[in-house]
Amino acid sequence: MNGQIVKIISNLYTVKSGNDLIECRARGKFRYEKEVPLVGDLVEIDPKEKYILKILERRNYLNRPSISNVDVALIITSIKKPDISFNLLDKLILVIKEKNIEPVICISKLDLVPFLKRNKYRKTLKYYESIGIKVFYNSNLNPLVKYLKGKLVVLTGQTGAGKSTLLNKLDKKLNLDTNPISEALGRGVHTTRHTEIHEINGISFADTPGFSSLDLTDITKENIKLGFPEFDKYPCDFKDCAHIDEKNCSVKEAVNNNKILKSRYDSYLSFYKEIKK
Ligand SMILES: Nc1nc2c(ncn2[C@@H]2O[C@H](COP(=O)(O)OP(=O)(O)OP(=O)(O)O)[C@@H](O)[C@H]2O)c(=O)[nH]1
Ligand SMILES: [Mg+2]
Ligand SMILES: [Zn+2]
Repeated sequence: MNGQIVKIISNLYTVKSGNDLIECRARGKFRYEKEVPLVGDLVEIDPKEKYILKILERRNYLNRPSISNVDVALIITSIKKPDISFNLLDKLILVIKEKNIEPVICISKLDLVPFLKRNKYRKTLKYYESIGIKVFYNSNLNPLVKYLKGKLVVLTGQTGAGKSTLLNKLDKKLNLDTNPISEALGRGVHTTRHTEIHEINGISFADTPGFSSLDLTDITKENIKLGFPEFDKYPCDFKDCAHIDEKNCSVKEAVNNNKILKSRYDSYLSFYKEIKK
């Protein structure tokens, strides 16, 4: 019998098969083979003994949050509480694209910014759209729902950004736990503790625990460019240009001419330094 893991709590795996939810354990062999079942995994189970027998081949996976077979990673990005970090946003885009998953941005808490200041953020976010990343706002959910129809969508982003709140808005019966951010720490309080897939309006949404920082596992000097597709529009003199101290660097020129967003280039520099360490 086949199904999909929709929830993992310690060593209990909830597998959805048709309309049934079956709570399974994983066989000891997974432990020895270091094959860890993930939410999103398509699995073969023994429904009588309630064991996972086999994990079917993954289409893709993410380490953090750990999940497999996803179509879209929806990056919930709050403007305030916690404050937006374009560095973190760019990092998420890079890590997600490297895993062959589509990053999509959903902005929350724009309501916490005075009306006149909102356009400044909208303008910066238009730049992301210009490089092929869809941007939605949690104040207008219809276009988002339309775009995500039929997909497996993992919500990711900082703790307190509003991931669970978004799902509660889409499904009034869901009642996921949410909490205000800590005023003392200026960040969320890690309300969601496990990854779980919820079916809402023909979309499979995986709510996940948020984080406050993220590292660049699996990113190298070779694949870092996957996160910065706009740099390709500016070919440099030197074919393997790293766009750092090289002369005649078209990318740096494009930054100086405001063709490439300065904060994007700054993110690139900081990631490049981080992986060199
Ligand atoms: N003003 C405002 N508050 C929001 C918005 N979205 C979420 N919140 C609030 O932000 C707080 C944190 O929301 P959560 O949904 O718990 O955040 P989360 O991303 O699930 O956090 P973790 O589970 O810790 O990863 C809650 O108090 C929400 O009511 C928004 O668009 N505007
Ligand atoms: Mg949550
Ligand atoms: Zn260059």
